[in-house]
Amino acid sequence: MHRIPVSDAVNQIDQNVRVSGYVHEFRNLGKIRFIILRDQSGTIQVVTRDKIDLNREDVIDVIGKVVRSNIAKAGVEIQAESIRVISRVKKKLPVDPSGIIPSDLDTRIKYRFLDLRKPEVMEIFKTKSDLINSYRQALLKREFIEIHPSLILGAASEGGAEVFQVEYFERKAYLAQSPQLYKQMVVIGGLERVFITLPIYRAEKHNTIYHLNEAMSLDVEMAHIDSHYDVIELLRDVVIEMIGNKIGLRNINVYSYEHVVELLNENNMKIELGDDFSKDHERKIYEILGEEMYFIEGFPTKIRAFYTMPKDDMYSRSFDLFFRGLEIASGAQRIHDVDMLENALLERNLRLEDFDFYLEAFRYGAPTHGGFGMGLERFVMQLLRLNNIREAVLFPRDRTRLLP
Ligand code: AMO
Repeated sequence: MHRIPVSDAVNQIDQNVRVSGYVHEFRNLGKIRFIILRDQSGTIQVVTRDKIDLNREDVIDVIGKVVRSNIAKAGVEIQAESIRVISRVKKKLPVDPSGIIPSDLDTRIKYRFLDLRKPEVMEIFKTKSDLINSYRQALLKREFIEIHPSLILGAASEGGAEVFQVEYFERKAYLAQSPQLYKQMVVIGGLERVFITLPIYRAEKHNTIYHLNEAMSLDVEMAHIDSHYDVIELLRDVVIEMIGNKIGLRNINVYSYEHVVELLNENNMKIELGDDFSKDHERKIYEILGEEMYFIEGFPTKIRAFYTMPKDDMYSRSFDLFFRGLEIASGAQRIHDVDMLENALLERNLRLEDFDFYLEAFRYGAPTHGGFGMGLERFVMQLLRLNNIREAVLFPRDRTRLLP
């Protein structure tokens, strides 16, 4: 007989079914024993006259008849014909899968395989799966194609020190901080609309509730744009398709960096034109605007990556997307002129020879282009109002954690 989920079994009155899962509760009333059996889909009561002895979280396989019951929660129970013990719990449970006894995050992550047995924890990863799939759908529908650039690179993609070095035979290589340079080269190659769903690696030393050392990045790059507003519009539509119905989001406003700096100063938060926002600034902006999601565009060129297209002497064609006060995505129109790009590298004291493989792509005709990168875990964290980004990762990689 094929095993079915307990959520299906509850509808099979008078049928014989086979279900498998964990012992959620076990009560021995002498002649009769009650088991609450739990699988991913839910719980069901099983009754048996067998002299079986079970403990919480033992795994069992049950064959029996579904009958109506006045005492069972779902109004039905399974009268067991046979119960096979697949595996018994051998140690004291370090995390309570029923969630009644809370555990701290460190313990939960160490015993993720037990933590995951809680429905609300499973729900986080279902949401994460839903988000990435709706992202994919939204882009496929708009004729983007998914690409898979390498994550092992010969040069750091975003510049800076936050890069993991790896041994690559006799040479040094780096884990990709972003697929940035590669998505640009692909678009220059003529694949005009691409997206990526791959991890990024950042050797950020600080331990915060919104930084990971390995995060999933949802990237886009598109050719033949007029400005960063084309990218903003796409990201706005994609995000509204992803979660608009969930949180009642119909539009996302765009504010300029200059305007936001003015608002901050009016609200007694000192900031100079040209400075990047601190975490305190970002919190204040959320408080002032009072909107769930907003774009801020036109950041000073000097605080953005070298490939960002300038607007004028001071500002750039760049933007960030904020969700409940936290930056969840960043993007821009890119420089497509190779001389300008070389100058931008030199201005940041980066060496042209390190980027020659990339600069070369701009010497054979490059369309205008732009795109964004969006952090999937930050998105999940803000959507579900999680306290720590690590909750949105099965096995997070942070400053101290490499196992499990
Ligand atoms: P940026 O560095 O802003 O932009 O990253 C884009 C988005 O990725 C997420 N993110 C992170 N999430 C968790 N932990 C981290 N350490 C981390 N680092 C980044 C954030 C962030 O908004 N190449 C550009 C994107 C582009 O212009 O296309 C880039 O990487 O949600």
